[in-house]
Amino acid sequence: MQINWKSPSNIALIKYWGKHGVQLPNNPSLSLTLREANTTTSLDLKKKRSKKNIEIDFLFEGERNDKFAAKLETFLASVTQELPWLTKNRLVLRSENSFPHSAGIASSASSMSALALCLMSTNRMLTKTPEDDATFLRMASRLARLGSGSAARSVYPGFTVWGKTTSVKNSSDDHAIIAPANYHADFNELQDSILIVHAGEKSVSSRAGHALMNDHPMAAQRYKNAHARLKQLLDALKHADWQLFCKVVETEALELHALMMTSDPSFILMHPNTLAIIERIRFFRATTNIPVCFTLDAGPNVHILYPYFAKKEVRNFIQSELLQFCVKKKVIYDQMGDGPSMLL
Ligand code: 2P0
Repeated sequence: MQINWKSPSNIALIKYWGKHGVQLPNNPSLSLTLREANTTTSLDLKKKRSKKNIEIDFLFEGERNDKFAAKLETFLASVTQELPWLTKNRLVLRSENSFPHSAGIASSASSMSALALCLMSTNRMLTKTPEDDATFLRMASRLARLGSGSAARSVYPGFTVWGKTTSVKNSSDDHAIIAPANYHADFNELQDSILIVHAGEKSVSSRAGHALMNDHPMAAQRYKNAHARLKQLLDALKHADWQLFCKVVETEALELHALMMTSDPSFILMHPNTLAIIERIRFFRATTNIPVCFTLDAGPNVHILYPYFAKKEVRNFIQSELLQFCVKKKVIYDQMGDGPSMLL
């Protein structure tokens, strides 16, 4: 019995930064599910060979990866109450990313969501639970959240909201949901070109990063801002207000980095080339009126967002002016995606 899922990464436009309890967010976040950056994971159940509580064989891109296997074990051990079969079988997991390991792209969202979907499908087969697809995805999103917060959002296509907010009906801290469907057609196939400024390991782990918010002097204001901006962003999406969209998205990215710069200890995760790219994007937008803006993850790489209708102009601009700031001229051209798919 082998289950296979391919699941995408996502980029947060309203950032999740700060958590409490069992991986619960301190503020709501809203993300764009990607198409090209994804993880494919397969899960096989085999006979156990030891008395270990959780027994896994984990192959990442065909090779044993004990560091990641240890992380997975901890996660799996935390969900054995709801998935008791985890302790009764040996789990053979194989995982592959569509993007190179050194691309500087966070892979926890795609890998944890792919794993959660494999676990839910296996559970469905073993327990013959006839839950409907909506319930299945909600449960997978919750399970993905327990593995990695941002992974909760990768279970759904398009725009996704995770975290309770009065701006979105049925939103929840427990799992993500699809964002309100009333966004303007301008945002269909929203483009995200990822400029690789630095391809190494992250200098701050997400666990350490989130922990920086615990005693942060600006924490209360930050959470208030996230709620207000999520509402503004939904308005911008609904009315195709690109000016507001660009303002909100860029402010969120810069606030995330400002929070890290002003935390104790302090981290500066942008590189000089990150700023050079940001300057060029703002100049290009001001002089052409083409709606294009940037967002950042907890690292130096720049995500450039723009509508499908401006694809030609923006790609020319990236090619002619921005490649000089990238490692080996590396850009990953991605866009809004349809969410995970089960592979046969
Ligand atoms: C996000 N990030 O909303 C934010 C913005 C990075 C910057 O969520 O500890 O790997 O596994 O819940 O999801 C990165 O943190 O953290 C992250 P955990 P995760 O995408």
